Amino acid sequence: MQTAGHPLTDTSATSAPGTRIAAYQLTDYLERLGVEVVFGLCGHTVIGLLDALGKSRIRFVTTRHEQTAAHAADGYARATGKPGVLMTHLGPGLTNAATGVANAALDSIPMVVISGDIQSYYHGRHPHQEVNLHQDADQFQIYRPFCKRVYRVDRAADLPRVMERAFHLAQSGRPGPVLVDVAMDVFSADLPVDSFTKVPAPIARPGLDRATAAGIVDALARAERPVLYAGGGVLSGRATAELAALADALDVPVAHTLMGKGCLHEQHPLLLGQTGFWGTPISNDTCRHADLIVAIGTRLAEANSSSWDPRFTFSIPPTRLIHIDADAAEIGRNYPTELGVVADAKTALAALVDAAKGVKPRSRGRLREEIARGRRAFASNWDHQWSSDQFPMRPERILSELRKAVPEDGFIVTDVGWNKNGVAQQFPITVPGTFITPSGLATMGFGPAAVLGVKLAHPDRAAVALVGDGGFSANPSVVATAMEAELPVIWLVMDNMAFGTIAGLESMHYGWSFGCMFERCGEPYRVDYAAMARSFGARGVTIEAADELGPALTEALASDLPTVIQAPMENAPTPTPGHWDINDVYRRGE
Ligand SMILES: Cc1ncc(C[n+]2csc(CCOP(=O)(O)OP(=O)(O)O)c2C)c(N)n1
Repeated sequence: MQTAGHPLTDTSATSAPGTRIAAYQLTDYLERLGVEVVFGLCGHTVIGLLDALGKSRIRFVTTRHEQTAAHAADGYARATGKPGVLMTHLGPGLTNAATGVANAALDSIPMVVISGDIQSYYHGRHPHQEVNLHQDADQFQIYRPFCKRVYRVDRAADLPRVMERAFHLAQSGRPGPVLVDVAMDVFSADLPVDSFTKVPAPIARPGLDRATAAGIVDALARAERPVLYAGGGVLSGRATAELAALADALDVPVAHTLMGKGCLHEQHPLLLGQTGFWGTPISNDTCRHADLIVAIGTRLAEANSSSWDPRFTFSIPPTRLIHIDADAAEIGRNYPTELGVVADAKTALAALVDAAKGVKPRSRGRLREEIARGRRAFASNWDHQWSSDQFPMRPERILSELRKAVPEDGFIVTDVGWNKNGVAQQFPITVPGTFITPSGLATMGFGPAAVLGVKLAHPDRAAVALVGDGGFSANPSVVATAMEAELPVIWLVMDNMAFGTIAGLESMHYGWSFGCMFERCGEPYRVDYAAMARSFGARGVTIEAADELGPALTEALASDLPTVIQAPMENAPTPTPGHWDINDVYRRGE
């Protein structure tokens, strides 16, 4: 039987003189780029790459579902600032990972996805597991709407160039995922030794020229009611110190988006809080009455802008808007903009701080007292719940126990639901970057998986996924991955036996929560997630009284095993001081 000699590769063990198998050169290259870990799941198209990974210094974290791997790579990227690297099989592997990659894309997270594809020489013959119903060899296009670029590599000689482009593009400008889809025989092909010579160029981030910086500072200093509005770009650009320095220098209050949470220390007297539907009244009101807003690293998204309705968060005009963002396409999208600046948040803010030296701002009157009063007034609606003994627990009590137990530099990774909205609105964050959340795509299932990548990036710091029972049970195989990868993370499951946020919305508009509750034979259906965790060999703790949660968290943080803590919780809605247009859409008939 003939076993060797198909068109691209010679399957004999030895490479021709002066050549080396592409997959080995690829993993050497990834090492050179500083890649420490690849997340992924195997398939027949990628075992050539797996063999090389296994012989490299790079860690491979195998998951039980590609979406988990994608979210874990995303979490790793958020916690390090480096690109996450994901490996998937073709067909179902690629499609399973799509949600996770799209989630990273919508939050501007750098990621390189390497997928195996069919043998290059079977192009057009529709081999096993290829998606090809409308065009031959087309499956990499599935990623096109959310990747910065999708590459298909059919010739081994192209692989070095494409890999360099992928890492360059993923990290430059507005970061995001890039797909490199590799015909499986390319991994096995011989390439001349040292084929991977070129590394991505260091990029000087675009900044502000002096005259523009001076103009913006002058406008801020003269404005009567200015606001600095910080988005995720301030956090990902590691620009929080510059933001605080600018706010202090010109005495300007700071509001932020969901992904901007943590941009200023919780106790900072100029911190207003989050804007929008789940924002705070003082933040929404101050923004709405501002005469000038300087927005940095944000796309002024719908949820944070109360569906752009001028009655709730931003009223632009008459408010004047200066918008600084890495992506020109975001400027002027939803609001008339007096000045758009395409720049990196850190360089831009540093230039503004420089320009503000010696500038005396207009007096802001009793601004700091008003902020303190506004924050206190809103908190008084719910802060008594922080000590509530009620059981099933109040969500606020869960937050208070979490804040007390987790060190300030510990990571809180949320999913979607009360966990995300409540933490963004009410939970104090003091160390920038410790709040990690899915914003743009808001994918249920993100938190339980992303925490794995976060913990891997910072093994010495606490990492807790605060998740709903819906989000946790979307893919509980994360517990197996945490066990295998020895990642002692905590999943604190806020268990209300429902897709609670949507159940609440439906109930408010339609008087019932059809299709949103967890039920069996008409009765509430509670899964024993703690027992499930124990069946994986992990720790599982069921909370039976509110005062058990604090000690359970402390024990879990001290343990070297992953822990699921299941906290039965009342399905109480998160307060919504802002507006969401969907509430005007629903119609109830007979
Ligand atoms: C993949 C995905 N499907 C559906 C949704 C819509 N969605 C938003 S919140 C939510 C409920 C989440 O339930 P749970 O995790 O139990 O948290 P809770 O709302 O109860 O706090 C759903 C289904 C989503 N965001 N992502």
